[in-house]
Amino acid sequence: MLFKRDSTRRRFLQDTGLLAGGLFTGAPDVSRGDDSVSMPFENGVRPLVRYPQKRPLIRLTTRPPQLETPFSVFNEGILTPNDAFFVRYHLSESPPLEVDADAFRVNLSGKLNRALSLGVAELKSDFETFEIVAVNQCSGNGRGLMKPRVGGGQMGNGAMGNARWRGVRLRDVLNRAGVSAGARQVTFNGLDKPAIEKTPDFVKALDIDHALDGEVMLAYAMNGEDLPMLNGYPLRLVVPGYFGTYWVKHVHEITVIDDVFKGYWMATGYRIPNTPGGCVEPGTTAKSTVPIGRYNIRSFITSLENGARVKAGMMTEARGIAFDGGHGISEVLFTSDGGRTWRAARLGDNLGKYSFREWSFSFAAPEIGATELRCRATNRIGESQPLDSLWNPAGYMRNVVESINIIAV
Ligand SMILES: Nc1nc2c(c(=O)[nH]1)N[C@H]1C(S)=C(S)[C@@H](COP(=O)(O)O)O[C@H]1N2
Ligand SMILES: [Mo]
Repeated sequence: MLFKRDSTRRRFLQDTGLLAGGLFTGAPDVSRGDDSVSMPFENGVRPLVRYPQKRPLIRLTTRPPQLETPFSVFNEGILTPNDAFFVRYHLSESPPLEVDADAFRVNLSGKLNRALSLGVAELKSDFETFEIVAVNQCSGNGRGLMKPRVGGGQMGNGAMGNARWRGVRLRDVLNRAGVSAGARQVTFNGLDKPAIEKTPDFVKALDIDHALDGEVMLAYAMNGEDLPMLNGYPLRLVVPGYFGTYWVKHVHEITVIDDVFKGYWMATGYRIPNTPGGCVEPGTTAKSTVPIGRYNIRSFITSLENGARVKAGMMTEARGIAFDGGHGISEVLFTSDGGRTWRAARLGDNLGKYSFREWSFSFAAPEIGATELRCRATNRIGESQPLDSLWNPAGYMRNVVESINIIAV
């Protein structure tokens, strides 16, 4: 059974209407038997499974639930709907079995003038509301496409999403408690727990200056609604521009420390080679590593799938998204002749420097046969995407110029 049913749990389910439709009554419903998708790599067949508050998503693992967003969702709009937003957990006892929204507290302690314990209602009433549109992307997004292949969750490019997050600035909360001199880092722990003692609990850390930057936030809502259970209900950390690993869900313990946190998920996991771009020669290991940080610049075509058929010689609109870790997109180039000529696409509305940015370009489809389309983004400090894949042993930070083939008929 995915979710234990006890009275606390039941109350939460009733409050949020989740019992309707029987979605929590047992194992997730593998909807109508044989729905599956085939990702473009070996062993890439995945079931499409419906979880509570979610539409059918691409399932990578059951325990813990890891769900990928079908790529066509990114063509529906610049914000990723909550019911299509990807899900990533590390510990098998996830999501946490008991979340009582009324009793929930986030507790702040450590190098502070006074400890604080706050409920979501107090966060809403006692602090200024803060909103930001930002991309949450898993470090391993696109890992399944890495060549040579690497171990870890074999995902396509659907382990990302863009949402409007609402909550309060972490800075305001920390300042209410008063940060002591000598504070160096802040650690974040969620309600999910390891099944056995040997597994390290999922705890992440940010440097104190980062935690106080006025953008890192405690979010209780996304896209105008409470967070879905699987995306961190009732409260999660949002770290704009940074990979999803820092965006701790169901966050309930925040501790200010005067040291550098040595927990597994900082000191061993989620590290990248200490090299430009975080990459090494394929097949080699890094001499030294650092914790992964901001995501790098990426862009995608969303309006056409690989293998799509288009009308020969007709004007066809290509559309897509581009984003980077916070400098902002300045240009997206598009090619419909396999890279011989690149032309500037039209950029859509700017929802902020951490958001997906829409782009579009109309091109004449070829008279006959297959042709390769690509897009390539540049940000305001001149960073762009590599034409050849960079590589590291964990399969993190993929940002190569992706290409798709369309067929004119
Ligand atoms: N409590 C908790 N928070 C977590 C994780 C986790 O395992 N437990 N995984 C992190 C990772 S690696 C990612 S990529 C994001 C994914 O966020 P999402 O599941 O809302 O899409 O959650 C982060 N926060
Ligand atoms: Mo992740």
